[in-house]
Formats: sequence, structure tokens, C-alpha cells
Amino acid sequence: MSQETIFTKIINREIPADILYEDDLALAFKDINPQAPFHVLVIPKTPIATMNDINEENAHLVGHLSLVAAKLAKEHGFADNGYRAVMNCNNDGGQTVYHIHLHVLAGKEMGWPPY
Ligand code: DGP
Repeated sequence: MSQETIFTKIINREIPADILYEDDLALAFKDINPQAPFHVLVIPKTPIATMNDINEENAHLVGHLSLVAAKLAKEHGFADNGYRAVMNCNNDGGQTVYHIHLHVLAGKEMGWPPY
């Protein structure tokens, strides 16, 4: 199965996105369909299809996504009030793009459970 998704096109600047952060390992951009006043997706530049594909070799990338998420939340003033970071996996998790991404949602009080 090809690992290429719409997110690869965003990484390669083949389609536009509102990019907030980039480094050698990760990219963060605004979600096209925001579910909170602040809704950003943090993705690894190396495609990993789902959480099930995280392994010893690529796990550092996932840790890095968390680091970037916290950095962005702090920079945008959401650290104290709080925020939610979530990664959906496969159909029942609500995953629609098969290139892992950490949703970072902030700017309103979240409900729980998330359905
Ligand atoms: P998920 O359902 O967890 O796989 O989340 C995928 C998210 O990706 C969803 O919230 C919408 C967002 N998304 C899909 N296509 C695009 C796109 O072309 N640009 C941007 N910025 N976001 C997209």
C-alpha cells in the first residue's frame, strides 16, 4: 500500500496549508475542518500509516510530535487553561488520513467522553 496521502503533498508544498511549525522531523498546520478555535495537526515528515505501525525505529518521531504539540500550545497561550492532543487509529478511532497525526485542540473546554 502506498504511504502517500494528502499530507505528503502538504509536506512537499504541492497543495497549500496554513503551516505553523516545521523542523527536520515534523510539520504542523491548521486542520482544514477545525473542531476548536485552535486545531492543528502535527505530523512526522516520514509517513507512518497508523498507530499500529509505530515501532522501535520510528517511536522517537511520535515523541517528537508531542514535543511540538506542547511547544505550539505554549506559544499560543493554551498551556495553563489546557488543551487536548489526540491521535485517531483506523475506522473505529475515526482516522481518515493514513499518515499519523496528532490533533492539537484548544481554545474551549473539551467534553469527555469524546463521542
Ligand atoms: P483523522 O480523521 O484523525 O484522520 O483526521 C484527519 C484530519 O485531517 C481531519 O480533521 C481533516 C484534516 N484534513 C484532511 N485533509 C486536509 C487537507 O487537505 N488540509 C488540511 N489542512 N487538513 C486536512
